[in-house]
Amino acid sequence: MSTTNTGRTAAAHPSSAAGPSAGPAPGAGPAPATAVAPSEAAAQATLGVETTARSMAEAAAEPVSGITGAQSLVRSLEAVGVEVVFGIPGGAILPAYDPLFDSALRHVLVRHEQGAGHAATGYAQATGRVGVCMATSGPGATNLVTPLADAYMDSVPMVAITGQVPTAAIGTDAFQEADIRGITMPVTKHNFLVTDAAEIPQKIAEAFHLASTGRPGPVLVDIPKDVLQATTDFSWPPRIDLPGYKPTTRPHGKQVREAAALIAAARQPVLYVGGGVLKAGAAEELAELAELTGAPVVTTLMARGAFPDSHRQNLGMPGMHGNVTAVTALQKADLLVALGARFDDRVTGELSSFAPNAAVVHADIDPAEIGKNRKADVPIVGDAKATIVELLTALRAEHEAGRTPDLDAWWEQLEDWRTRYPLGYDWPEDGMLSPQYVIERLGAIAGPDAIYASGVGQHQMWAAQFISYEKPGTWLNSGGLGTMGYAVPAAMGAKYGMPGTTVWAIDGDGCFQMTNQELATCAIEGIPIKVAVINNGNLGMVRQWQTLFYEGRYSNTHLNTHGGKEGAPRQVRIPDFVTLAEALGCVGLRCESKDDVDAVIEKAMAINDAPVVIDFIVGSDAQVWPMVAAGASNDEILAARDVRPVFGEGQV
Ligand SMILES: Cc1ncc(C[n+]2csc(CCOP(=O)(O)OP(=O)(O)O)c2C)c(N)n1
Ligand SMILES: [Mg+2]
Repeated sequence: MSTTNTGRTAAAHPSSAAGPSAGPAPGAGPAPATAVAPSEAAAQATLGVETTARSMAEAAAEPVSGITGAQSLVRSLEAVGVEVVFGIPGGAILPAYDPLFDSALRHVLVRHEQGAGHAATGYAQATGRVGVCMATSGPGATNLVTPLADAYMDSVPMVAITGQVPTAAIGTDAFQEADIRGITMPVTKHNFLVTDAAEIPQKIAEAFHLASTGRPGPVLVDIPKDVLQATTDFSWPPRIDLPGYKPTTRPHGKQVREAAALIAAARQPVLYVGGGVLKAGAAEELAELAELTGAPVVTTLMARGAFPDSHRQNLGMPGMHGNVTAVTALQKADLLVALGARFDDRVTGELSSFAPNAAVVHADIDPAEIGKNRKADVPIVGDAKATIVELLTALRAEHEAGRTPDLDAWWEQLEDWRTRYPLGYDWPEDGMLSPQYVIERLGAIAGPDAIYASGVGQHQMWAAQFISYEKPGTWLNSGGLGTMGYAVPAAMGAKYGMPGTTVWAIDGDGCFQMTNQELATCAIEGIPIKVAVINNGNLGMVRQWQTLFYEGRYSNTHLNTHGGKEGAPRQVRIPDFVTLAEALGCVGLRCESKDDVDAVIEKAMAINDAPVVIDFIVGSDAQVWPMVAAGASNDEILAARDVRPVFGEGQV
């Protein structure tokens, strides 16, 4: 297997490139450096979890004979170091749920399989470990398709285990049969159908190895019911047999030296940092590189927290709703050093006019990314951490040879843009609460140690813009797929993995209605997340596009969560999020005025024995700015409606 299901290639992260005999837990075990630096309480809680997982893993690794495939599956999960599985049982997977009953492995019974999948993702993004979810065949498995696609787009390590109809029934349109391998082929890094119970330990070990090494991603293991019921023997560690899967982790020295020479000569460089830097646990090395080069840094939506927002060299987020300075710095650069970034269309805008004068150094663990959208002058295939470490050495050699870049003019220009076009917002004209203000206050009060998981829409962009991210693993979102409904279950998974850390879901009134049922799971399982619903009464991001591009014709974007339809006889909020929260076993709070914002957030911060939901009733027409319209050139960025920045052409 030299390529993945969809032709993406993958390479291994050096610290986790476990070979067949390299230990019991490929991808599980202690959280790598990407994990959030936890508070003391969190550190203790996490440590406790790891100790339990480790001792469970040691006990499970003992060989046994004459057990069922289902017992072998649960033992394999224990041996690989899994701490928690999010799932829902059903007929085909039922044999596996019986040994789970006796296992120290915890299972969180979710209310919808989509919740299980996003919880596994949130857990993985917050802890750096592999997230695990489980579902039955047919509809259980198909409900996992969205979170699998989500994890695939955002390169999140995840293993999904699905029951399948008995082997003899496969292909007969049996009850609850779905070809989940076929369905998920394009959205998984790899998937397996296990046909022999004896292979279960090996397939599980391979799944974790594939999910967690190279470019991380979701792996699905489909197991027919008769295979789970068959009698088999178990031994651990199994032999991992993945011919052709040899991810390249060490960058090529010559390419690195060429990159260093370009950096040393550039006058207008930008470090364009993507989510791969977080996946590789390379935040510290990135900070060193930034200091050594003196170059400005932009962090994409997937990389928020990879470099502290408070650092002078951090220009913030580029892209469709990035700030003017970050977008324009990329646009006017003479050198882009792309690290674990993929030149996504939301960052480049119109590709043909993106960064027209820039040479490109593109470092990525996945060779399939290099040159995919933008030609790389210096391609580097390798792990981001290893690449940055080698770049540091090569760059020091450049400096020692007297080649140090003079970036003064560039910084003068950048500071000018930064001063003239800071991020900002207006208060709604109708006197309602400003959503940006709410999010800004939430970030200030909960602080940089908290984890923030967002939904998709305007609130997501404001949460990316107006909260200061200082550390890896503190910003979780669905960047690639843009999955509404991600926030609540992802926050649940994150809180499970980081119990001592405050976890906020920042959700929209539309998104919240897709997966809020997982609050029942949170309440029952003792996972006290906090939810800020930014209730603008609308599918706000879509409404914004209707305002800007469809002459204010608001077709099907009004949600009635503010009150009844305009002109309707009864002005009722449906649903009432406060009573909904209470029905789901949470504390429900509401805030409608500026004066109450801090107090309500502080009240929620003080509740730690139950999930809390705050319904923030905010203006309907606040808009996300700056904006580059879809498909437009980044040169066309608008700082606000009808406000086109003046860049002082000819200055740089
Ligand atoms: C599952 C899914 N369906 C549809 C969309 C398209 N979409 C993107 S943003 C958005 C509106 C989200 O509304 P809300 O959650 O209220 O957030 P707001 O933009 O108002 O902050 C929609 C419908 C999507 N991203 N995901
Ligand atoms: Mg909304």
